[in-house]
Amino acid sequence: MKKLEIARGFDLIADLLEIKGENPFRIRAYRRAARNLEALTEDVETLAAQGRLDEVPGIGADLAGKIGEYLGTGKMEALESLRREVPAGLADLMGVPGVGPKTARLLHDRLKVTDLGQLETLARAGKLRGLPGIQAKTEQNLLKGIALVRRGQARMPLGRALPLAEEIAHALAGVRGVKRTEPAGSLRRRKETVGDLDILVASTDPKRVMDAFVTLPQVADVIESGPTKASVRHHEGIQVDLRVVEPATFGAALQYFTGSKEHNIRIREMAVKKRLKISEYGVFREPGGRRIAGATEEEVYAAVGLPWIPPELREDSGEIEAAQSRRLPVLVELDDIRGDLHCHTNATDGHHTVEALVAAARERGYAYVLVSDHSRSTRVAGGLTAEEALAHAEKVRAIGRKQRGITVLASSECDILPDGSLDYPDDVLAQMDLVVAAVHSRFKQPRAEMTRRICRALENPYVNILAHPTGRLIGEREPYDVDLEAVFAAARRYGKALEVNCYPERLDLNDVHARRARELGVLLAINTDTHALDQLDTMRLGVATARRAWVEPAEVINTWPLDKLRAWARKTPKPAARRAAAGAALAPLPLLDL
Ligand code: DGT
Ligand code: CA
Ligand code: CA
Repeated sequence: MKKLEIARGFDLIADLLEIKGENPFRIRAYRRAARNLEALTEDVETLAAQGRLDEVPGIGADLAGKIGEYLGTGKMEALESLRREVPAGLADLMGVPGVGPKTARLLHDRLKVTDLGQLETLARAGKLRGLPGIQAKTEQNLLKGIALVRRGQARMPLGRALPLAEEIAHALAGVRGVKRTEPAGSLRRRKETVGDLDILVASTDPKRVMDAFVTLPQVADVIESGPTKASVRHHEGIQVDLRVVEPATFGAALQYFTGSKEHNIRIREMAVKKRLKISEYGVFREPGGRRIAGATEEEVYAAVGLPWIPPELREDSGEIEAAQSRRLPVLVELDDIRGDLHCHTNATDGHHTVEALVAAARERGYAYVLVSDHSRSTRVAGGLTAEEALAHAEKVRAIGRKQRGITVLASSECDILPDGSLDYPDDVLAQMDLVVAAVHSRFKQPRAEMTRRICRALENPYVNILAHPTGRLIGEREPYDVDLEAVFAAARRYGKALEVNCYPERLDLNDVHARRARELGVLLAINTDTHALDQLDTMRLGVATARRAWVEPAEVINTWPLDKLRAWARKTPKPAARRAAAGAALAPLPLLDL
């Protein structure tokens, strides 16, 4: 993911130039290049090697040179020299909601603030008020913002951590003597954020693995290193812990280092009752300590009389009891997904054409893909008017008719307006194959209003899927204040699906909420909300979140064959039935025969 590292470097350059008050055109050029790099579908190293970087929009000779420099040396002198001029901590300040470059410079010039910690201390002490535009309330908001940034920094989102860990595991898999490599810890359990990367290797030659590990190009510095374990800091900031074990103990070590700690404690207690001892080195019979298992995880679980438990469930939240009674769920898998029901194109804020999206969806083996561009109220994303949306739907269908093996569905990601009405009239929505609805404005509405707003949208007979139901952005924005139990009840009542949005910063619904929703019988849709084609691959993050929520394939509408999906989409009650349902607020929930 070199392109993302370079994009972040360009963004940081832009931040620092902004703080310096430099030429806005230069700043915009860096930002534009960063966005285009993120959207890049080809490998940036390949493009550089072939001298084709200038084909990327917004990248001329100058920026191509900087990319080449970074790929060669891991650094960009332009960035390093800016860092010498402007404390880089000031760029962190701009990560706090409400702090722009002018405020950052003001804080630095007037109060000598150079990092988040100092800003926090001053805000706590009430020493910011009085600066232009800062009141007591602003200080409170800044403190909330700082807390959000902190949480985001302390733990890395899964979507960023996963490729970093896989890159390292891949590099180590090539070292002589290595039999297996596997990311463990919270990463293997697919928690939405991870504290560090834990990597486990089985090898007959640990020293060779250690030497390779501490000299990987990704390593910024070595924290500690011994004969079979080491900890380093990754260039991207996160700590990486490596353990090397003998192949015969790999299963026991993997079970131990996957955790969670709470899950492991329960498993070890069960072992003690059977006069066994489980450690990272194996399963041992007590007394005497003869090893009876350890090569595979299955052996470890079998030793305490349990079937293997999928890592995503290992949180001591009921999985051990379910395993004991042989009622573990059969979890949804990436291969079960037959299509993506939330994708953008360049008709609004996507980076690709409808044709390119369809081709990419087909490459993923999908049977269907849904084009859902923004509606008019999402102006920043170039939302479509009703007329434009209908014309776009026609175009999408015309493109779809030329395809073989994949069905292209025409739709909209239609805004839910503050009063709960939809951004398009019903007769427009009626012409969409399936409607995705979402909140994109007025996030600060009071709880009762927001709850009424969303429930009213779910009641609309043409709405099928509620996208990113809580609006949270990990490390950036809290979920809006909404009574989710009421939303789940409305979704169940009207037979609507709630989205598990795969965006790495969203994962919304999250694991806990999705689990509660499915317990209440609510359907889910796992969608990528793709704006750039490689985001189609974030599907695995949403699937992982659903697995952590104990979700089985039948509960996910985009595992269904197309005809079942279409029948469900049509099943929603028509307006007359809808009035009746609203009148009978406490009537039994309509049964869905799925
Ligand atoms: P993180 O890194 O905060 O996202 O969470 P984990 O679960 O990856 O935690 P980490 O990296 O401290 O440890 C990795 C695994 O090692 C953990 O999931 C279970 C195991 N482990 C660590 N410390 C203990 C312990 O004191 N007791 C037991 N039973 N297992 C432990
Ligand atoms: Ca960890
Ligand atoms: Ca660790």
